[in-house]
Amino acid sequence: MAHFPCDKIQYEGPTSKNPLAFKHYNPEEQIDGKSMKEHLRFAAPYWHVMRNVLADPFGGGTAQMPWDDGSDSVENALARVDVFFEFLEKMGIDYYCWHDRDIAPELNDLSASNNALDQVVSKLKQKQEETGVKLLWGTACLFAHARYSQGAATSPDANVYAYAGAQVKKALEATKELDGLGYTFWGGREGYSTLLNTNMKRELDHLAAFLHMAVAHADKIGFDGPFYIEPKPREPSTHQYDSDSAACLNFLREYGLMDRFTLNIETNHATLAGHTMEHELTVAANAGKLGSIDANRGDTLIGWDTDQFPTDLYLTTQVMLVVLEMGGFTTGGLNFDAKRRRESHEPIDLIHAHVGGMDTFARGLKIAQAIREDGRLADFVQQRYSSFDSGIGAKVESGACTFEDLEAHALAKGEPSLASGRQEMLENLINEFI
Ligand code: XUL
Ligand code: CO
Repeated sequence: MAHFPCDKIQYEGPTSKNPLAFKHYNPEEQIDGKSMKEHLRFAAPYWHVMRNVLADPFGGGTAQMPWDDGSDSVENALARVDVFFEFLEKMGIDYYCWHDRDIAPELNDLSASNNALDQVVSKLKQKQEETGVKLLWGTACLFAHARYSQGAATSPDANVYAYAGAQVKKALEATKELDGLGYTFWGGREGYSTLLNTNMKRELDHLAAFLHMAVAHADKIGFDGPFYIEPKPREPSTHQYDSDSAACLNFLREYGLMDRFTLNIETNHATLAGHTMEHELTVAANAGKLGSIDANRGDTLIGWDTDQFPTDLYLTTQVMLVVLEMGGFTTGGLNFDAKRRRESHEPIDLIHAHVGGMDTFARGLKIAQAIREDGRLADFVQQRYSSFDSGIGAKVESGACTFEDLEAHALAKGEPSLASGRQEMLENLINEFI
């Protein structure tokens, strides 16, 4: 039985008026020697597609999920898997992501929950084999249950810490079983509500020990994919330790975790941190640590994580400029960590939402590629720094320069004549391509 009242979404080109068709995402179309599908590596999140009931702080869920009996039974969890794979197939999405507790219920004790997870994982494995769909990353939900209200790997309670470790151990094993390409840590409760009751140093030490144990266990079970840290400054905590790309990189360096970890950057988290997505991606990419992307967007008027679908061409163009510049994804991809608005409660709205996100990223890819081919933007930036290509600038970059050299140069040259940054001209140039 079909749960989404549509056929597989097809590419119909920019002149199509069919809302259930791609106008720009043409999976096999070659862009600079690679298909669009290989460039974009779209993934769907199990938590939003299958489990998000579309509640908000003022009202309960509105989402129609006629396939879901609302129970915590394993049967219900198994039935959802079929619906999810129908969705992936209709969208032509090749990757997905999950939290352990999205795919299987949390039951009365850990071993019952583990057993439920095993049953769902074996069904997911079978569906992956049938369809060729791959797991982009797995993760453990260490933020929803009341035991984690004061943190998981940063809980003040060692018993909670141990429970979290046991949960990650199992989630990692499930990820390995499903040939997952990566494993994500998003620390929703890994932070504090007030510093009055918090020993920040001990919490950070504990978090680092936890991540080292995860690496050790991955090595033990032969999971060799990367671990991703997903930065977010707040919500639900007042402050989360993984607040932005720079904070995460510093943490990873300080605790000797750089080898195995990279970052999974999410748009709405970047804006909550007071940065643009472009900034967060650039900081990560400069460190060689841009692993994967949670593709969504926030709302300029609402100060929380609205997880909207990315339909802004400037945003997707900026994202794809950074992704193309770093040479594309390796293990990562574009995971739509996005949900429909509460008003869009019908199953078909899930399809509309992903059609829009995929088409907007396809256009972002084409625009970014055209900007790169054109070359004027890159030439401008290169020219802007050209005084560092020779003479005193080259000496600075070689590391051989001293303050005496700078002083001698400044005395000889006199007042510098600075060139314009041409921001408006460059904004106009980008608009030529959008
Ligand atoms: C929360 C968020 C999570 C992570 C996975 O804001 O983005 O869904 O992506 O835990
Ligand atoms: Co996310």
